[in-house]
Amino acid sequence: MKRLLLATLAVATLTGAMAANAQSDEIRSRMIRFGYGLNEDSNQGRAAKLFADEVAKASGGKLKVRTFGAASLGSDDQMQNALIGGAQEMMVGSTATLVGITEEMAVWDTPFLFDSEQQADAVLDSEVGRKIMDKLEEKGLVGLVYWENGFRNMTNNVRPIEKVDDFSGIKLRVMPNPVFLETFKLLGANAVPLPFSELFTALETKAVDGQENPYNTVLSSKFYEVQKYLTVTNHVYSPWIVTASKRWWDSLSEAERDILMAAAKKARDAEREDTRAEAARALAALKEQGMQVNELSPEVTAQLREKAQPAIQSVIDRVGQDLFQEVEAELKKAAQ
Ligand code: KDG
Repeated sequence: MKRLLLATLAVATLTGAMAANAQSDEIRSRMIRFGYGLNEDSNQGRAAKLFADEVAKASGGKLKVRTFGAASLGSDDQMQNALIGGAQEMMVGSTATLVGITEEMAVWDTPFLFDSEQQADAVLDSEVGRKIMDKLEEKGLVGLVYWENGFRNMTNNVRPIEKVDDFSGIKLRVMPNPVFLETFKLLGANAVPLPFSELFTALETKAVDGQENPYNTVLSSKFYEVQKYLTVTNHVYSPWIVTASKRWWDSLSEAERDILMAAAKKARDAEREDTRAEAARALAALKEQGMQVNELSPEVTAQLREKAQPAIQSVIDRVGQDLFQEVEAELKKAAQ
């Protein structure tokens, strides 16, 4: 009897394992809604389409990614909540808008953290970048990869920013994020948090005087139509992050997850290249569109860094000394 019981148990275990393996190789027909906030004709839109094409190719057309641009599925935080609830499968958006969900994401909002895109790549794609991404899981999101939004610069309609005092009194839209709010209040601006989807109208109606974003976004979102001055500040490097609904992700087979992750990485590498190539062209195009562009002197940039220091301490308080030191250690390695 005992032998029969053991044999039955062994068969059941083997069947279960085989069933699991069958599931792990299985690729089912699925529709995947992938939302993002910039226009279709933007670095973010092009990368989303590349991701969709790569997924279709690798899955023999079974995994169909439908991309939805221009915040047509909602703002970053609305889409994040849709992913958590399982009403939407994937998105790409700003790490800065995730701070309310996972505080550790605030480390990427640290003013002047990175000096170059290469340094950003090395740190974001390092163990500590993955460690921060993995903290999303307990909140119902899965982080796949970081893409590049880029170094952020100031635009406004009041005056060229040539010295720190020039920030004073400017109603500046910032991402809904405590570090951005604090940083620009420290610089003397009147920081106004607004979702990206409301930004163009806020500029057009003069509800705000200015905003800050990479050249690519200023061009693809046509902010040059409603903004006169552009000041090259490079005050922070902004990552995007590709996320999935954990509830949905956990239902996928291993093979399906591998396809999505491989496509996200391929799109990441292409997006970074595309964004960097476009940035130089975008600045020239903005000048052609009539924007008055100025660069800050090294002295003024040093004064900005000094004034923003308390925001750096706030990030450390928020994410913890240990994690911040892990990021700094990766920074040092990348700078070698
Ligand atoms: O969906 C818009 C987001 O991608 C966001 O990152 C754009 O940088 C942005 C901003 O200023 O909101």
